[in-house]
Amino acid sequence: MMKNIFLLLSFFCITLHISGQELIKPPKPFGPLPTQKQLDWHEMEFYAFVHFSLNTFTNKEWGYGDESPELFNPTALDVRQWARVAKESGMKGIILVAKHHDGFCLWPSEYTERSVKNSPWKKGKGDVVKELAAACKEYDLKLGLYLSPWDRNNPDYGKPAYITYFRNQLKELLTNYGDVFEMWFDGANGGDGYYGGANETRKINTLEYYNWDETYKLIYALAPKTLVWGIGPSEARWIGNEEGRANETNWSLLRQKEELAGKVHYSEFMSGHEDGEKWVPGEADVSIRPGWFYHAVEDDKVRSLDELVAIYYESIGRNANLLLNLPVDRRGLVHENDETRLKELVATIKADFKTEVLNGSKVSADNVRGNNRQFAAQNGIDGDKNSYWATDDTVKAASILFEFNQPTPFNRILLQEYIKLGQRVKAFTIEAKVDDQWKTIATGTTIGYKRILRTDRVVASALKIAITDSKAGIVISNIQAFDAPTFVHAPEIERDKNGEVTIKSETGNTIYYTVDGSNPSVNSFLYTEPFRYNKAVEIKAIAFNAKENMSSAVKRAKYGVSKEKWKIVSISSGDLNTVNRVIDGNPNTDWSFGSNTAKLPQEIVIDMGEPLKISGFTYVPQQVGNTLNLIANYEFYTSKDAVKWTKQSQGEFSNIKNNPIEQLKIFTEVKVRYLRFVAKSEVEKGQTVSIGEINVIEAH
Ligand code: FUL
Repeated sequence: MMKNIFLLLSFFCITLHISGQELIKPPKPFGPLPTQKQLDWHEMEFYAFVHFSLNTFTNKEWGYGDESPELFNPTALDVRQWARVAKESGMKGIILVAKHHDGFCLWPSEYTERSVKNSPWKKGKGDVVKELAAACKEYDLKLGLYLSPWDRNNPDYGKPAYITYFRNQLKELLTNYGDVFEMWFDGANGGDGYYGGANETRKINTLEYYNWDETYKLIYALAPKTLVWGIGPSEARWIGNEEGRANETNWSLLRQKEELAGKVHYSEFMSGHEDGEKWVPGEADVSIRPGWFYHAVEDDKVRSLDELVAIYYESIGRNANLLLNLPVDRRGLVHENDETRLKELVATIKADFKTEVLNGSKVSADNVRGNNRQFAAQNGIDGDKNSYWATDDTVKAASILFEFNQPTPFNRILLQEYIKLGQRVKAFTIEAKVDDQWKTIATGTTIGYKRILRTDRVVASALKIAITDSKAGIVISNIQAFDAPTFVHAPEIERDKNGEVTIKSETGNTIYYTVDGSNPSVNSFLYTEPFRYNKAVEIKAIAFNAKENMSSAVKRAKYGVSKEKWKIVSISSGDLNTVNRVIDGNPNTDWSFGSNTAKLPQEIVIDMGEPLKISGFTYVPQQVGNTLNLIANYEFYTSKDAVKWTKQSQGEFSNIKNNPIEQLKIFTEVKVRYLRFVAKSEVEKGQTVSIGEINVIEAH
């Protein structure tokens, strides 16, 4: 009996104890929340984009819609190679452009003849989407698809019949190829095109024409697991640029109602909206080369390791997913140069996150929700994504402290909120205790799903993360710190109009360079001051960190003869005093034609000072500023004497609005002295248009 009473008593005690703990409820969700689909999507973090279509064979970024499907003829198409490259790069999926703006379909759609079925590839029996779906399965990757709403080929584009066609194609893609993790709807909509031979401009109202509400309903009925990206009431948003970069402050929230009413400028997508009413997280898309489609001239323009590492930290490290485009080439393969660069990126990222230092530290917090171990600071480093450190509901500023047994080096800090309960943190600081002194090594704003900060390496006895402002009680699921290897940034090379070359690197590093095309080493020329080199040249340079005995990657810059002898002969409007900016060798200084009163077309005539053999030109659009004044259509003429002119090239600068990079136009080699560049139309009506730089492609 005694024994039983004792048992009974202890039972009561245990019950009381447990229920005492149970009284502390987990924090209530705060604000807009992610759906399970969105939570799974956040965890994908990094995946590939593939642009591969008729444009690959016509060397264009945007096809007009009149290109023959017979041009699609890859010689060695191997989607398993794409999947292998993606998998080896740590990517979780591949989004394939199934139909781009020119309307050509990579699957044999039953609703059009404009597809692989009328191409020589596999004698018209092939299906790229089907092959890729199988390869993704084999490599345990998820498949996503891009179906361009804008179709420059379809005769019905702009009319109701096209919407039926578009939805029929969506049905095909979402029902015939297994699960599709993301459906990508691009924002480029309407404009000039072939349209079944009409060759005209068709304007549509994006917000109304597609009736997105209905289209989304259809998608969710067919494929509830598919996350819809881009235009319409989407579940993830564009990051507002095609450079793969989010803002440091990046909310996964958006005032989508306002956006759907056309009242949000896309530049706001880089940060989202703190007061957004819906969870619409950012996805940063960028190509590994300047263009989205493959162009052989870009084989040596694959983004540098420096750039790609920066993109990684400014997308994934800033609460956005990273969608990195691999332009598949005419063989049907990811090019060797792209694969090599990807391997370098993966090796760098792996090394950066190899040495974690908080695991094993003594961790405490100055506030823990209800003083309950269920919400203890320890949860931030236990490797369990479902446990978290939380504060009391009223506590919107608190810090978490990590103490080390011995001074410990680190230079990366990774933070994650438990976003299932909403995104809360608005501001934080990171402090390190070095030689017994606390010093702030970084400050930040939002965290969200993931925030990674790069700092200078400190050797500290303790680390403190102080959340200084939060919308509600703090809920952090993961905190890590790493000691990443030193990364020596490649130097920057510039050459001005007169051929003066300046090379810059981080302070403390020395620079070595070559001018004969060979790869530089510490035995090459040592750079001490700007030097003149006005002939055609490829300059290659490295930065060298003597303390760590490490070199940067090689930076390359290719130049033709310098523009020393170039002069502006005439301009149809605009300021004569500053017009030299167009030929000053610096793409970041721009010049504009006269505004308002001066209507397009406008033109500029340049004298190169001597006859040169050229086979193309480039137009660098305005690079600096919030609203860029961009040229949409152009004409380019050359002359030997400035009297008789020959038109060498005309057309559009495709996709310049979203991706304002240097625009290259090639023509048959000519020996000429004068250039005439005509701006025919602008991207945004009613503004002036600007030019950052005009260059020529010299023939050899
Ligand atoms: C843009 C398109 O116009 C480009 O051609 C490319 O597909 C890119 C990803 O989106 O808006």
